[in-house]
Amino acid sequence: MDNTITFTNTQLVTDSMFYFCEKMGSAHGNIEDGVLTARVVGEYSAGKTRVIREILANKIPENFLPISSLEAQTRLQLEISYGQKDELYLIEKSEDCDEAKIINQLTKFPTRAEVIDYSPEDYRLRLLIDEHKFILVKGDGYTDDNQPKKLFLIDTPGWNSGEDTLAEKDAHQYFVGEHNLAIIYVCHANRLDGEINKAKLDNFLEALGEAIFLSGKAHLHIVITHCQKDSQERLSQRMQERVLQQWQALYFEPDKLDLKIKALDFAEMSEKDIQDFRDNFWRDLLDPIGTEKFEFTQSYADQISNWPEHWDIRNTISKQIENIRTMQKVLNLACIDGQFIQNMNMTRLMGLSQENIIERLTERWLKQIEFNNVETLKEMTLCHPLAEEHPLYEWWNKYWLANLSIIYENFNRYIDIVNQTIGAVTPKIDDLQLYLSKNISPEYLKIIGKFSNTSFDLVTQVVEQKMNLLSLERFTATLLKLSVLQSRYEDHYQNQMAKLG
Ligand SMILES: Nc1nc2c(ncn2[C@@H]2O[C@H](COP(=O)(O)OP(=O)(O)OP(=O)(O)O)[C@@H](O)[C@H]2O)c(=O)[nH]1
Ligand SMILES: [Mg+2]
Repeated sequence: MDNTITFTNTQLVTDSMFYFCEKMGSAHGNIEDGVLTARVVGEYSAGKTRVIREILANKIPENFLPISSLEAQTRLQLEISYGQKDELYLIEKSEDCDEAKIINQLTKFPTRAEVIDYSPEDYRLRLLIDEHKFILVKGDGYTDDNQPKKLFLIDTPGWNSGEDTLAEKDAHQYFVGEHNLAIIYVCHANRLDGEINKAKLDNFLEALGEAIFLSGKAHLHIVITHCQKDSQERLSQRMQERVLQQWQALYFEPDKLDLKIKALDFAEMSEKDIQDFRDNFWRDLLDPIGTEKFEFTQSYADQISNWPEHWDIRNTISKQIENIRTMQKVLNLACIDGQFIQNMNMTRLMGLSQENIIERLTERWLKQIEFNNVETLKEMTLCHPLAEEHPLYEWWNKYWLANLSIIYENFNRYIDIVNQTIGAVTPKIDDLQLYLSKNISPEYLKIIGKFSNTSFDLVTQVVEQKMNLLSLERFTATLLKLSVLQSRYEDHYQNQMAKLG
């Protein structure tokens, strides 16, 4: 005797669980781009790229390290953000909010000469690295949902090199983003007092005061490079006074500026000094949006509790179960005292045209099952699809809707059979009740068998009676567990029945 049990139902549920796990796990690999940017700006060779290299030490693979050198170097804006894998692209993108169009994937950071044919106004480089600091756990503060979003740190070409038109443009246009987290202004200690730098700073502050910042306050971080220890305090002080003075001369309110100044000389710093600079830099930068660390090991429960509202399946499920109860009630009322249309007989239909007979009988039938029309009956069996990105997508289709559709099909069959039977009534029929019973009864008995005493019906009863106060993560966990139990039970039951023949 063959004792092999086939676990068809269980297999479907298990497969859909794998899909669920995959989606949950990869939810963070697919973190969306946010709109928030932090731009690093300043004169050519001031040390902008160097600052970026220092704050991302060891995070950027050697071949992708942005070039920092003594000549005017950076030509295209470089957007840096999070990626599961380290990747570098040449992209077409003019404004921060434009969609990025990938032109090329690069294997090595290009020199200035290699990208000289690409206009800095339309092209950028995009470097994605596995650095979680770029993941804003609670979103970028602008996009509606509170899903994690990517922050972009942007290195820009320096002004004053005489080589880049982009960098000579007005600060309003190019050096302040559309949605700013902060602007990092880098200047060389020896060139602090240069006329162009002074004028640029004024131009900046004006742009800064008018730009959109997350907290309604302009966050300006100034880094004075090439500044030896003995001058650090003096130059920081001077810079602070100059900025505040100019800020007020522009009639901006002092409390609308959050200013942080750091004077340093990378060449003189110990590894520990640089580590401190790095830690402080990230803390200050992320301060307005929250420094909460992004953890990949976020539990399923945490992930589910952060799902967008429209992913919550509880209401849909409770509506569906409510409809099943209504269908059961309809089926209970469908046959009263063995009669499918109670107290009707041919005598009461005498003299009516066929059309009127049908109308009359339909009316009486609907009255018996306590419904107004056939359309609302059918509406109860509408399916509710889930978005493909939903981790429960497979489970929903292969388990939940699959089981519901058995119920729905049977219910619709009942309606169709009654409709057809009524539609075929002619004045020639002698015994109406006998006719109805002969045509409806056999199918009806089969149909009601699909509604009660099934293991799926038990699942719906548990949901209905025990689960209505559960949080979404508990609800989801319980429902998945129930589906495993029910599908295993169903497989065993079906095997047992097959054995009994
Ligand atoms: N000694 C010393 N060198 C520095 C310091 N900061 C930057 N540099 C060096 O100065 C040179 C210019 O720095 P970059 O980072 O290329 O300057 P940049 O602002 O990105 O320049 P562009 O891309 O041309 O606009 C590089 O050789 C840096 O290593 C510093 O604090 N001290
Ligand atoms: Mg540079």
